[in-house]
Amino acid sequence: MSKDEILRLLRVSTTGYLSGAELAGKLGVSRTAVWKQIKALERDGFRIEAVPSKGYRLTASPDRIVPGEVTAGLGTRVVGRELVYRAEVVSTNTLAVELAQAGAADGTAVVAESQTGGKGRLGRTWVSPSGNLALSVILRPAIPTHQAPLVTLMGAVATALAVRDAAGVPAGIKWPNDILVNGRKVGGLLTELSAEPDRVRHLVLGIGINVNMDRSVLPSGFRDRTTTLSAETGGKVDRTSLLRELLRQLDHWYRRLQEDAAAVREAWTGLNVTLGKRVAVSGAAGIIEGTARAIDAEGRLVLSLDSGSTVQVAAGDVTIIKKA
Ligand code: BT5
Repeated sequence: MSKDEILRLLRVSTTGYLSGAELAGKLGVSRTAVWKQIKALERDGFRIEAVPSKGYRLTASPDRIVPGEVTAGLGTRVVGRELVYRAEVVSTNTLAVELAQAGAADGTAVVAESQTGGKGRLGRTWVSPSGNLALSVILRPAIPTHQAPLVTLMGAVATALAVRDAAGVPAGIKWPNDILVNGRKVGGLLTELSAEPDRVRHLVLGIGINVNMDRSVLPSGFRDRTTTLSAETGGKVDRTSLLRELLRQLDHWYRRLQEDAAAVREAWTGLNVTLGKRVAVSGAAGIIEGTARAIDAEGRLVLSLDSGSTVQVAAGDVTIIKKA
Protein backbone atom coordinates (compact mmCIF):
# COMPACT_ATOMS: atom_id res chain seq x y z
CA MET A 1 0.00 0.00 0.00
CA SER A 2 1.34 3.40 -0.82
CA LYS A 3 0.41 6.87 0.38
CA ASP A 4 -0.46 7.70 -3.21
CA GLU A 5 -3.23 5.08 -3.24
CA ILE A 6 -4.82 6.54 -0.10
CA LEU A 7 -4.70 10.00 -1.66
CA ARG A 8 -6.32 8.77 -4.83
CA LEU A 9 -9.12 7.04 -2.91
CA LEU A 10 -9.78 10.14 -0.79
CA ARG A 11 -9.91 12.33 -3.87
CA VAL A 12 -12.41 10.13 -5.72
CA SER A 13 -14.66 9.50 -2.69
CA THR A 14 -18.13 10.81 -3.57
CA THR A 15 -18.89 12.11 -0.06
CA GLY A 16 -15.35 13.34 0.44
CA TYR A 17 -15.03 11.03 3.45
CA LEU A 18 -13.67 7.50 3.76
CA SER A 19 -13.45 5.70 7.08
CA GLY A 20 -10.33 3.94 8.26
CA ALA A 21 -12.18 0.64 7.92
CA GLU A 22 -13.23 1.41 4.31
CA LEU A 23 -9.69 2.41 3.35
CA ALA A 24 -8.28 -0.67 5.06
CA GLY A 25 -10.79 -2.88 3.23
CA LYS A 26 -10.11 -1.37 -0.20
CA LEU A 27 -6.35 -1.64 0.25
CA GLY A 28 -6.28 -5.00 2.04
CA VAL A 29 -4.32 -3.71 5.04
CA SER A 30 -5.00 -3.05 8.73
CA ARG A 31 -6.57 0.16 10.06
CA THR A 32 -3.35 0.85 11.94
CA ALA A 33 -1.40 0.68 8.68
CA VAL A 34 -3.86 3.19 7.15
CA TRP A 35 -3.49 5.51 10.16
CA LYS A 36 0.32 5.42 9.84
CA GLN A 37 0.12 6.39 6.17
CA ILE A 38 -2.32 9.21 6.97
CA LYS A 39 0.20 10.58 9.47
CA ALA A 40 2.95 10.27 6.85
CA LEU A 41 0.81 12.22 4.36
CA GLU A 42 0.32 14.96 6.94
CA ARG A 43 4.08 15.15 7.35
CA ASP A 44 4.30 15.57 3.54
CA GLY A 45 2.11 18.68 3.78
CA PHE A 46 -1.35 17.22 3.09
CA ARG A 47 -4.12 18.29 5.46
CA ILE A 48 -6.44 15.45 6.39
CA GLU A 49 -9.40 15.96 8.67
CA ALA A 50 -10.57 13.01 10.79
CA VAL A 51 -14.26 13.19 11.75
CA PRO A 52 -15.65 10.58 14.14
CA SER A 53 -18.25 8.32 12.47
CA LYS A 54 -17.48 9.80 9.01
CA GLY A 55 -13.81 9.14 8.49
CA TYR A 56 -10.96 10.89 6.81
CA ARG A 57 -11.27 13.80 4.36
CA LEU A 58 -8.57 15.52 2.35
CA THR A 59 -8.84 19.28 2.91
CA ALA A 60 -5.61 20.66 1.41
CA SER A 61 -2.76 19.41 -0.75
CA PRO A 62 0.69 20.86 -1.24
CA ASP A 63 1.30 22.01 -4.80
CA ARG A 64 3.29 18.92 -5.67
CA ILE A 65 2.98 16.24 -8.33
CA VAL A 66 1.99 12.88 -6.89
CA PRO A 67 3.22 10.13 -9.26
CA GLY A 68 0.54 7.63 -8.18
CA GLU A 69 -2.19 10.13 -9.07
CA VAL A 70 -0.62 10.73 -12.47
CA THR A 71 -0.47 7.07 -13.44
CA ALA A 72 -3.69 5.73 -11.81
CA GLY A 73 -6.09 4.80 -14.63
CA LEU A 74 -3.97 6.72 -17.16
CA GLY A 75 -4.75 4.23 -19.91
CA THR A 76 -1.84 5.05 -22.22
CA ARG A 77 -0.27 2.29 -24.31
CA VAL A 78 3.32 3.50 -24.33
CA VAL A 79 3.95 7.01 -22.99
CA GLY A 80 4.04 7.21 -19.20
CA ARG A 81 3.72 3.47 -18.54
CA GLU A 82 6.92 4.00 -16.57
CA LEU A 83 7.13 7.27 -14.63
CA VAL A 84 10.31 8.43 -12.91
CA TYR A 85 9.65 11.27 -10.46
CA ARG A 86 12.24 13.49 -8.78
CA ALA A 87 11.75 16.52 -6.54
CA GLU A 88 14.80 18.20 -8.09
CA VAL A 89 17.17 17.32 -10.91
CA VAL A 90 19.75 19.17 -12.95
CA SER A 91 17.75 18.47 -16.11
CA THR A 92 15.06 15.88 -16.81
CA ASN A 93 16.51 15.56 -20.32
CA THR A 94 19.95 14.70 -18.98
CA LEU A 95 18.50 12.10 -16.61
CA ALA A 96 16.34 10.67 -19.40
CA VAL A 97 19.34 10.38 -21.74
CA GLU A 98 21.17 8.40 -19.04
CA LEU A 99 18.15 6.14 -18.50
CA ALA A 100 17.75 5.65 -22.27
CA GLN A 101 21.39 4.62 -22.58
CA ALA A 102 20.85 2.16 -19.73
CA GLY A 103 17.97 0.58 -21.70
CA ALA A 104 14.82 2.27 -20.31
CA ALA A 105 11.63 1.28 -22.13
CA ASP A 106 9.98 3.20 -24.96
CA GLY A 107 7.66 5.79 -23.43
CA THR A 108 9.42 6.11 -20.07
CA ALA A 109 8.60 9.55 -18.66
CA VAL A 110 10.83 11.56 -16.32
CA VAL A 111 9.23 14.38 -14.39
CA ALA A 112 10.68 16.80 -11.81
CA GLU A 113 9.32 19.58 -9.61
CA SER A 114 12.28 21.79 -10.42
CA GLN A 115 15.49 21.77 -12.45
CA THR A 116 18.71 23.42 -11.39
CA GLY A 117 20.19 23.30 -14.91
CA GLY A 118 17.20 23.14 -17.27
CA LYS A 119 18.36 23.18 -20.88
CA GLY A 120 17.13 25.09 -23.91
CA ARG A 121 18.52 24.62 -27.41
CA LEU A 122 22.10 25.50 -28.37
CA GLY A 123 23.35 25.53 -24.79
CA ARG A 124 20.71 28.03 -23.64
CA THR A 125 19.11 27.89 -20.21
CA TRP A 126 15.52 26.97 -19.41
CA VAL A 127 14.40 28.59 -16.14
CA SER A 128 12.57 25.86 -14.30
CA PRO A 129 11.50 26.57 -10.70
CA SER A 130 8.92 24.45 -8.89
CA GLY A 131 5.30 25.11 -9.81
CA ASN A 132 5.93 24.43 -13.50
CA LEU A 133 6.09 21.25 -15.53
CA ALA A 134 9.39 19.69 -16.59
CA LEU A 135 8.91 16.44 -18.48
CA SER A 136 11.16 14.30 -20.64
CA VAL A 137 9.99 11.22 -22.49
CA ILE A 138 12.24 8.49 -23.85
CA LEU A 139 11.04 7.43 -27.29
CA ARG A 140 12.23 4.62 -29.52
CA PRO A 141 10.20 5.27 -32.68
CA ALA A 142 10.33 3.08 -35.74
CA ILE A 143 11.17 5.98 -38.07
CA PRO A 144 14.17 6.74 -40.29
CA THR A 145 16.68 9.24 -38.89
CA HIS A 146 15.76 11.97 -41.39
CA GLN A 147 12.24 12.02 -39.92
CA ALA A 148 13.48 12.64 -36.36
CA PRO A 149 12.58 16.37 -36.46
CA LEU A 150 8.94 15.30 -36.79
CA VAL A 151 9.13 14.13 -33.17
CA THR A 152 9.45 17.76 -32.07
CA LEU A 153 6.43 18.69 -34.21
CA MET A 154 4.50 15.77 -32.71
CA GLY A 155 5.48 16.88 -29.20
CA ALA A 156 4.38 20.44 -29.93
CA VAL A 157 0.98 19.23 -31.16
CA ALA A 158 0.50 17.13 -28.02
CA THR A 159 1.61 20.01 -25.77
CA ALA A 160 -0.59 22.64 -27.40
CA LEU A 161 -3.62 20.35 -27.22
CA ALA A 162 -2.94 19.37 -23.59
CA VAL A 163 -2.56 23.03 -22.59
CA ARG A 164 -5.79 23.92 -24.40
CA ASP A 165 -7.64 21.10 -22.72
CA ALA A 166 -6.26 21.41 -19.17
CA ALA A 167 -6.12 25.21 -18.93
CA GLY A 168 -8.62 26.32 -21.57
CA VAL A 169 -6.22 28.81 -23.19
CA PRO A 170 -5.60 29.23 -26.94
CA ALA A 171 -2.14 27.68 -27.17
CA GLY A 172 -0.42 27.77 -30.56
CA ILE A 173 2.88 26.51 -31.97
CA LYS A 174 5.68 28.69 -33.28
CA TRP A 175 8.09 26.71 -35.43
CA PRO A 176 10.08 24.78 -34.43
CA ASN A 177 9.71 24.35 -30.68
CA ASP A 178 7.81 27.15 -28.94
CA ILE A 179 4.35 27.00 -27.40
CA LEU A 180 2.76 30.44 -27.31
CA VAL A 181 -0.36 31.86 -25.70
CA ASN A 182 -1.45 35.28 -26.91
CA GLY A 183 1.95 35.84 -28.53
CA ARG A 184 4.01 34.99 -25.44
CA LYS A 185 6.08 31.87 -24.77
CA VAL A 186 4.47 29.51 -22.27
CA GLY A 187 6.46 26.40 -23.14
CA GLY A 188 9.37 25.02 -25.10
CA LEU A 189 10.56 21.68 -26.43
CA LEU A 190 14.05 20.25 -26.65
CA THR A 191 14.60 16.99 -28.52
CA GLU A 192 17.87 15.12 -28.12
CA LEU A 193 18.63 12.40 -30.63
CA SER A 194 20.82 9.32 -30.58
CA ALA A 195 20.87 7.80 -34.05
CA GLU A 196 22.67 5.66 -36.56
CA PRO A 197 22.83 6.86 -40.19
CA ASP A 198 19.55 5.15 -41.13
CA ARG A 199 17.79 4.48 -37.84
CA VAL A 200 16.84 6.31 -34.65
CA ARG A 201 18.29 4.57 -31.60
CA HIS A 202 16.40 6.68 -29.10
CA LEU A 203 15.14 10.20 -28.64
CA VAL A 204 14.50 12.23 -25.56
CA LEU A 205 11.64 14.67 -25.99
CA GLY A 206 11.83 17.37 -23.30
CA ILE A 207 8.87 19.63 -22.62
CA GLY A 208 8.84 22.59 -20.26
CA ILE A 209 5.59 24.42 -19.50
CA ASN A 210 5.24 27.54 -17.33
CA VAL A 211 2.27 26.70 -15.12
CA ASN A 212 2.05 28.39 -11.71
CA MET A 213 5.49 30.02 -11.55
CA ASP A 214 5.72 33.65 -10.50
CA ARG A 215 6.99 35.44 -13.63
CA SER A 216 9.07 37.81 -11.55
CA VAL A 217 11.68 35.03 -11.08
CA LEU A 218 12.53 35.34 -14.79
CA PRO A 219 15.37 37.56 -15.98
CA SER A 220 14.01 40.87 -17.28
CA GLY A 221 15.62 40.15 -20.67
CA PHE A 222 12.83 37.80 -21.72
CA ARG A 223 10.16 38.21 -19.01
CA ASP A 224 7.95 40.36 -21.24
CA ARG A 225 7.94 37.73 -23.98
CA THR A 226 6.94 35.04 -21.49
CA THR A 227 3.70 33.96 -19.88
CA THR A 228 2.41 31.26 -17.55
CA LEU A 229 -0.84 29.32 -17.55
CA SER A 230 -1.84 30.86 -14.21
CA ALA A 231 -1.22 34.37 -15.57
CA GLU A 232 -3.43 33.55 -18.57
CA THR A 233 -6.25 31.97 -16.60
CA GLY A 234 -6.08 34.11 -13.45
CA GLY A 235 -5.92 31.06 -11.17
CA LYS A 236 -3.77 28.07 -10.29
CA VAL A 237 -3.73 25.29 -12.88
CA ASP A 238 -3.72 21.70 -11.59
CA ARG A 239 -0.41 20.25 -12.74
CA THR A 240 -1.44 16.64 -12.21
CA SER A 241 -4.37 17.01 -14.63
CA LEU A 242 -2.15 18.84 -17.10
CA LEU A 243 0.52 16.15 -16.91
CA ARG A 244 -2.02 13.34 -17.33
CA GLU A 245 -3.50 15.06 -20.37
CA LEU A 246 -0.04 15.68 -21.80
CA LEU A 247 0.97 12.02 -21.42
CA ARG A 248 -2.29 10.95 -23.11
CA GLN A 249 -1.83 13.36 -25.99
CA LEU A 250 1.78 12.27 -26.43
CA ASP A 251 0.74 8.63 -26.43
CA HIS A 252 -1.84 9.31 -29.14
CA TRP A 253 0.33 11.49 -31.37
CA TYR A 254 3.39 9.27 -30.97
CA ARG A 255 1.34 6.40 -32.36
CA ARG A 256 -0.01 8.59 -35.17
CA LEU A 257 3.53 9.63 -36.09
CA GLN A 258 4.55 6.04 -36.68
CA GLU A 259 1.36 5.14 -38.57
CA ASP A 260 0.84 8.25 -40.65
CA ALA A 261 3.31 11.11 -40.30
CA ALA A 262 1.18 13.29 -42.60
CA ALA A 263 -1.55 13.34 -39.93
CA VAL A 264 0.92 14.91 -37.48
CA ARG A 265 1.88 17.58 -40.01
CA GLU A 266 -1.76 18.31 -40.63
CA ALA A 267 -2.50 18.71 -36.91
CA TRP A 268 0.62 20.86 -36.54
CA THR A 269 -0.52 23.10 -39.39
CA GLY A 270 -3.89 23.58 -37.72
CA LEU A 271 -2.26 24.70 -34.44
CA ASN A 272 0.66 26.75 -35.73
CA VAL A 273 1.03 30.53 -35.58
CA THR A 274 3.98 30.74 -38.00
CA LEU A 275 2.63 29.89 -41.46
CA GLY A 276 1.34 32.75 -43.57
CA LYS A 277 3.44 35.24 -41.60
CA ARG A 278 6.40 37.34 -42.58
CA VAL A 279 9.27 35.98 -40.48
CA ALA A 280 12.98 36.38 -39.79
CA VAL A 281 14.77 33.12 -39.11
CA SER A 282 18.15 33.30 -37.46
CA GLY A 283 20.26 30.20 -37.74
CA ALA A 284 23.64 28.88 -38.79
CA ALA A 285 23.41 30.73 -42.12
CA GLY A 286 22.66 34.11 -40.55
CA ILE A 287 19.25 35.79 -40.72
CA ILE A 288 16.85 34.93 -43.52
CA GLU A 289 13.69 36.97 -44.02
CA GLY A 290 10.70 35.72 -45.95
CA THR A 291 7.17 34.44 -45.77
CA ALA A 292 6.58 31.15 -43.95
CA ARG A 293 4.66 28.91 -46.36
CA ALA A 294 4.63 25.32 -45.10
CA ILE A 295 6.31 22.51 -43.25
CA ASP A 296 7.85 19.85 -45.46
CA ALA A 297 7.88 16.07 -44.89
CA GLU A 298 11.02 16.34 -42.77
CA GLY A 299 9.68 19.11 -40.55
CA ARG A 300 11.64 21.91 -42.25
CA LEU A 301 10.13 25.37 -42.57
CA VAL A 302 9.54 26.35 -46.20
CA LEU A 303 10.09 30.08 -46.80
CA SER A 304 9.43 32.12 -49.90
CA LEU A 305 11.94 34.92 -50.27
CA ASP A 306 11.38 38.34 -51.82
CA SER A 307 13.53 37.22 -54.77
CA GLY A 308 10.80 34.71 -55.59
CA SER A 309 12.87 31.66 -54.66
CA THR A 310 12.01 29.12 -51.98
CA VAL A 311 14.25 27.82 -49.20
CA GLN A 312 13.86 25.10 -46.59
CA VAL A 313 15.22 25.82 -43.13
CA ALA A 314 15.99 22.87 -40.84
CA ALA A 315 16.70 24.78 -37.61
CA GLY A 316 16.66 28.29 -36.26
CA ASP A 317 14.89 30.90 -34.15
CA VAL A 318 11.86 32.53 -35.69
CA THR A 319 10.72 36.07 -35.08
CA ILE A 320 7.29 36.82 -36.46
CA ILE A 321 7.41 40.22 -38.11
CA LYS A 322 3.80 40.59 -39.21
CA LYS A 323 1.00 38.93 -41.08
CA ALA A 324 2.12 38.50 -44.70
C1 BT5 B 1 13.50 25.81 -25.48
O1 BT5 B 1 14.73 26.21 -25.92
O2 BT5 B 1 12.50 26.48 -25.49
C2 BT5 B 1 13.50 24.39 -24.95
C3 BT5 B 1 13.03 24.30 -23.52
C4 BT5 B 1 12.95 22.87 -23.07
C5 BT5 B 1 12.76 22.76 -21.59
C6 BT5 B 1 12.49 21.35 -21.16
S1 BT5 B 1 12.03 21.26 -19.48
C7 BT5 B 1 12.16 19.55 -19.50
C8 BT5 B 1 13.39 19.23 -20.32
N1 BT5 B 1 14.59 19.24 -19.52
C9 BT5 B 1 15.44 20.20 -19.90
O3 BT5 B 1 16.56 20.42 -19.38
N2 BT5 B 1 14.92 20.89 -20.95
C10 BT5 B 1 13.63 20.35 -21.32
P1 BT5 B 1 15.02 27.56 -26.70
O4 BT5 B 1 14.10 27.70 -27.87
O5 BT5 B 1 16.48 27.55 -26.94
O6 BT5 B 1 14.62 28.70 -25.69
C11 BT5 B 1 15.43 29.03 -24.60
C12 BT5 B 1 15.23 30.52 -24.32
O7 BT5 B 1 13.90 30.72 -23.80
C13 BT5 B 1 16.16 31.08 -23.28
O8 BT5 B 1 17.35 31.52 -23.87
C14 BT5 B 1 15.34 32.22 -22.71
O9 BT5 B 1 15.40 33.36 -23.55
C15 BT5 B 1 13.92 31.70 -22.79
N3 BT5 B 1 13.47 31.05 -21.54
C16 BT5 B 1 14.20 30.45 -20.57
N4 BT5 B 1 13.41 29.96 -19.60
C17 BT5 B 1 12.13 30.25 -19.97
C18 BT5 B 1 10.88 30.00 -19.40
N5 BT5 B 1 10.71 29.33 -18.26
N6 BT5 B 1 9.78 30.46 -20.08
C19 BT5 B 1 9.90 31.12 -21.25
N7 BT5 B 1 11.06 31.38 -21.83
C20 BT5 B 1 12.18 30.94 -21.21
